[in-house]
Amino acid sequence: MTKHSILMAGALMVAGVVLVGCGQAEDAKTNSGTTSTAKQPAASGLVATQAMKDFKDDGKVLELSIEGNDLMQFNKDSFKAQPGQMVRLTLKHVGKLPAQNMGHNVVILNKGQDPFEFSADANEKGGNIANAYVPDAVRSRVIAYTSIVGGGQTTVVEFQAPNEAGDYPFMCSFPGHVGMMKGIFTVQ
Ligand SMILES: [Cu+2]
Repeated sequence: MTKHSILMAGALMVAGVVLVGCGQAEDAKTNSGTTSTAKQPAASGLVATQAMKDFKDDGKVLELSIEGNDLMQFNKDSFKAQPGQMVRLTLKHVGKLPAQNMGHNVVILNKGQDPFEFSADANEKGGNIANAYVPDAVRSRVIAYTSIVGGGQTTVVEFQAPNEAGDYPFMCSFPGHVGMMKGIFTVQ
């Protein structure tokens, strides 16, 4: 067992945690741009974006966290990172409702993307809980995204912040949540 796989197994043993970035970093090394999910944690099923594949633990990872609740609210509406910075974003659902009814995630969109338009397209073009309402057809508009979690669950995504400074919208892509759950990820 390599050091990497031991770390990954350890992370997966944490109850309720879906660790996305680790599996995708491995994916990036072995497989150039295809959408195989074989090496990703079974609980995730997400396809990595380029920024997620580009994550490396450089010892200076910026830890960000956000909470979602049963009232369809995030507890913050802004994040900041430096250009190109490595980021580990943790979303904790502090409510009790299941993911089917009150699922939340965090999706960081490319600069200039409209969250409402994204949400509508994601729903129309194959979005579901398994793909975190980020289906293939809209993934190119996304910097990074977490899986969908329900009450009491936590999810993590690791990615490299864009090199280009600016305001990147973030949102929950669960159907109907974008109006209440959105904010700005600022790179500066
Ligand atoms: Cu939500």
